[in-house]
Amino acid sequence: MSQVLQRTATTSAKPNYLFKAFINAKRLQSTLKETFANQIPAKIEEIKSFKKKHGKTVIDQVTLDQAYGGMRGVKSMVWEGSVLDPEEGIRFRGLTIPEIKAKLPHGPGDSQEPLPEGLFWLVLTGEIPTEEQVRQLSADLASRSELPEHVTNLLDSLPKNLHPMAQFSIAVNALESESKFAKAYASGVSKTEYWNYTFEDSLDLLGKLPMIASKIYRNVFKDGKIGSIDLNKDYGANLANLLGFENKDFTELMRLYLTIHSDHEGGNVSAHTSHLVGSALSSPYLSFAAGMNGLAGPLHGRANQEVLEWLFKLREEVNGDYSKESIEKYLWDTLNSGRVIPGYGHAVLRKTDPRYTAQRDFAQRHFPEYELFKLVSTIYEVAPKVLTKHGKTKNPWPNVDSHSGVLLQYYGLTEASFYTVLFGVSRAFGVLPQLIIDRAVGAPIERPKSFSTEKYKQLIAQIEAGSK
Ligand code: HAX
Repeated sequence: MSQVLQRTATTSAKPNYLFKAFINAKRLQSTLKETFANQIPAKIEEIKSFKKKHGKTVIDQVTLDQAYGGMRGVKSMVWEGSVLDPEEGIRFRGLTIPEIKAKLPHGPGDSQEPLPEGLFWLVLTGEIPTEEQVRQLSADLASRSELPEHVTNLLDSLPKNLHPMAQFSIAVNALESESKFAKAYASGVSKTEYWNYTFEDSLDLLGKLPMIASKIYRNVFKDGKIGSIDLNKDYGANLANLLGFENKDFTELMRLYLTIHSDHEGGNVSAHTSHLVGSALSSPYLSFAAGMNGLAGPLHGRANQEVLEWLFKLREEVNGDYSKESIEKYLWDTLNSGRVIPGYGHAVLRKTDPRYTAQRDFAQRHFPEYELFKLVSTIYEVAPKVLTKHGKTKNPWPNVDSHSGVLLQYYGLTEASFYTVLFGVSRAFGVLPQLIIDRAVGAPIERPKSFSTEKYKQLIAQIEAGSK
């Protein structure tokens, strides 16, 4: 079977036929699409009756500070897949990271890491899939991996000095030619069917992202050739292979990495942007690409690249002296020069990010003696105290980006400017489910109200006059 299903990335075989044969031969349990489709009527009814009963209940108040302060903390979005608690961190459909690690299906053999395909299932449906269901989903995604020729050619034509995130966004935008949603919409399909085409586009896109990411990596940093997709392998294993990494612990890292970077509720820049653009009924390709342009910012996903570059400068500057004193001095130098400490702080979290802890656990299990891991651990002891003394940030603790680069460095993926692309691949597992849900429940176009400063002044004057 493996021989039949395995194919190289460049063959012209039609993988969907192979996948259908695979599924028909082996299918025993409902697919993700069937599971989700069955939930839709109840979900629509739940929202309808919830709104009918409580639609006029005031759930938040907005201050002028919040209007000027990036809308921080304003409850005004619906996001089903995950909720972020400032103290506890992320819960995916109610489950913490240790819980999803324990409950989601793992990779084959002695794998200890959850499969991101399982996370996708969980985030979309709220249900934990069986091993068999995840295996089907892995094969389904792998079967959709082939890139259209124009996308491959486009990537090959881009200059190597174009940032990998810009390349990533360009390639995803160029996949718009494949959008089943855009075609269905143009042909006048009914609103009730929108989710169906959004689902297909989302799975097609997820399936193609490892090829896009790997093509960028191999074009920019290696020989341009990529490995092959195997329908019998899981997503993380295929991604590792395409990138050109054979170490099985690196594959384990990919599974963990893709799972924990996927979703962080709806208000962060990449999730919110994808949702906002999607609300105009742009296709999943255009919506996700828009989110990726936000992820590329240094205060968001690109922080993982910034952390590495900052660590390397630190290493150069302290010249082998990893004492707490010399690290503290470097931290102060960064702050005093008016820059942020990359990988520290968060708009919502007020404790160490559990995604940081999950990566720290991985490093402790696999390479506790690695020099860069030890350095990151010492920074973890020093930076929160320095940031607290500095007195600006509301959260002196490390976030997800503080640790991810060091893990990749250990396995030889040393090109830091590529790191945010991996984050981007993972983010698709979190934001695409919400896009599908939005279309299934008929979420409206998003359109908050803005005022000019002049208009806010008038509003404040009216409020003050009213309260006298
Ligand atoms: N180092 C120095 N100063 C920091 C800081 C840090 N790590 N984090 C926050 N501050 C500063 C802010 O710049 C702000 O200063 P000003 O008043 O001069 O503008 C002040 O502390 C208050 O900020 P805050 O309310 O604590 O944080 P915000 O919600 O405004 O910003 C950020 C959250 C994540 C953008 C911020 O903590 C930061 O810039 N961190 C460093 C970059 C980083 O690691 N980003 C990745 C975050 C996680 C993520 O999204 N990953 O994708």
